[in-house]
Amino acid sequence: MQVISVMMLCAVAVQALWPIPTTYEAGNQTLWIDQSVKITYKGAQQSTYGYGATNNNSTWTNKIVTNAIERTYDTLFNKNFYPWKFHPRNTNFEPALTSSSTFVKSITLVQNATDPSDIMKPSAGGVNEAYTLTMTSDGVVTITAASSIGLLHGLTSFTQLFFQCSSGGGVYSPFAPVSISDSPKFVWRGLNVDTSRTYKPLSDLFAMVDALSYNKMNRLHWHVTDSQAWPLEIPSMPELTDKGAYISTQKYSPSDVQSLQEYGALLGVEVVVEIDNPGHTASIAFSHPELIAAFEVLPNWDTYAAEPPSGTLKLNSTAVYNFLEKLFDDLLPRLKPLSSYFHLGGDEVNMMAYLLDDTVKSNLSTVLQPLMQKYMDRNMAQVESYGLTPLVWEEMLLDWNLTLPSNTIVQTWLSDASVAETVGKGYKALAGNYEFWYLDCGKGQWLDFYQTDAAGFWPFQDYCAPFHNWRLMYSYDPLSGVPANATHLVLGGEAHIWSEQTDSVNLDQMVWPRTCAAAEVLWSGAKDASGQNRSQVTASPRLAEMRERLVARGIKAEPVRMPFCSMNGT
Ligand code: CP6
Repeated sequence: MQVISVMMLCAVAVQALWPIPTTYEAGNQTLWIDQSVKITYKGAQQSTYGYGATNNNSTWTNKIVTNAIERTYDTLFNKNFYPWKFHPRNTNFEPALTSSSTFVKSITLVQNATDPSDIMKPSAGGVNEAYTLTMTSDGVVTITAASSIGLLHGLTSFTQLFFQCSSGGGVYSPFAPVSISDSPKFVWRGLNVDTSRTYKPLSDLFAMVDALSYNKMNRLHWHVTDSQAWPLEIPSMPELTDKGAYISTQKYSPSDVQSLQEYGALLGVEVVVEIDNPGHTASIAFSHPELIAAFEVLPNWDTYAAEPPSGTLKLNSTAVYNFLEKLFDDLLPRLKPLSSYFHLGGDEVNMMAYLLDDTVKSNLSTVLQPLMQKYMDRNMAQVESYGLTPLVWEEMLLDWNLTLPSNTIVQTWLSDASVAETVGKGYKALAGNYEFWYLDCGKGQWLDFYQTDAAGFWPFQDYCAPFHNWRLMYSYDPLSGVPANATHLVLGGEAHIWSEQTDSVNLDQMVWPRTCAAAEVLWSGAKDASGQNRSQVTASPRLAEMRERLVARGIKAEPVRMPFCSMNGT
């Protein structure tokens, strides 16, 4: 019996790191940690921090590091930490805290290079996120990285080595000695959140950034506007939200935007704002009806758009050009201090809409294509004039055959072939095939959304449940179908939470822990060291623990499985 319980202990001593590090060696000796442990930062200058670390140096580097230290203490000691229930049932599994127990003695953060000056807006590939972590069995911890963000990731991993006793009697790691060397597979590891179809309070977006960072994700793509509502305040055009927000309380002010960017910057998550256009803009018609063509709710919206209400910015209109110039001149300089990117949208533009556009009156691609080129050239020039890198959805390149600035990042969503085609044309690509990484969709179900019943009502409810599960998301490889000589052009990818049916009430449950699957693919790669797809069987218990850690951090992530499964040794 003794032998069996020891074996069970080994089997359930899940190495809870998520995403899985590049290399990881661990032992089976127990180390305890308590609040008296000091964390020393050897960066440009040496500082030693204790519990309740405060930041008295205003450089971004110091803000990032002290925030990461504070968060480490908070995670280990302040929260309802570790899921004791994942130990075997009815066994005395927990190490005993005695007077001879060994504690973590010191935690030293070594930053062996200086942060780039734009560490608060980590442009693709510009920040080295790698780190190494060692923890000796006598309690000496060293985390080494070239950047403050690397140290942040190292501290995140560190917290994932520890558990709290069920009695509340202490925090321990059963894994000493530990040696980790870790770096990301992809530089762009994102989540796209839609705040038009339903509003998300700023506190939801802060929590989302927190959870992204805990998964070592580094981009929050903010699809802030769309056809249904315009929640983004533009001070020089107050009418946009006055008329276009659902209600006056569901708006984002300039200081909301800035504070989300700042919170993200501290946690290594860059906020990338998208103003989708020229399609997906019907909400502008509430304040500027003269700029929008084919605005239609019933009965023919589906002739002109993928989703009601239809409506697109006119394609050949000086008034539209002036509007866009004023809009972006207001927004872009405010984003620039904390962003490297701006997303210009460009998805799902239905050519039929331009039959109803009095500046065009045609649906012929021979007429529309040059007009779209001119339209996007203007947008691109303005984005580049602010020194921002533009993104567009794949349709602008692959359907409309536009010529884009060579540094444009093209966000694909329709297929694996889209990724291959985009990089085949020499552009940088983001992956995120909707059949895998759309959190709001299920395979083969989403077409229901377009069906109208006999009475002409839209059956919007349940349009695509049941949703893709984490295992399907985990099986997706951003590089699938991409030739080896072009994989460097695939910057990474994003999971997407389109929000027709997701608001504050179910946001956490819709996003977590399924987005963890995307996080691990993007950080660790879809394939293991032997080139095989990563095992979902071994990922499952690790993900179950990660879910508990997210819950402990205040994220209402759904369960992966019953405690029963973990208690019985798998
Ligand atoms: N909204 C916007 C959407 C979608 C896209 N863009 C979407 C399309 C198909 C599915 C789910 C979402 N709701 N602006 C596509 C990029 Cl299945």
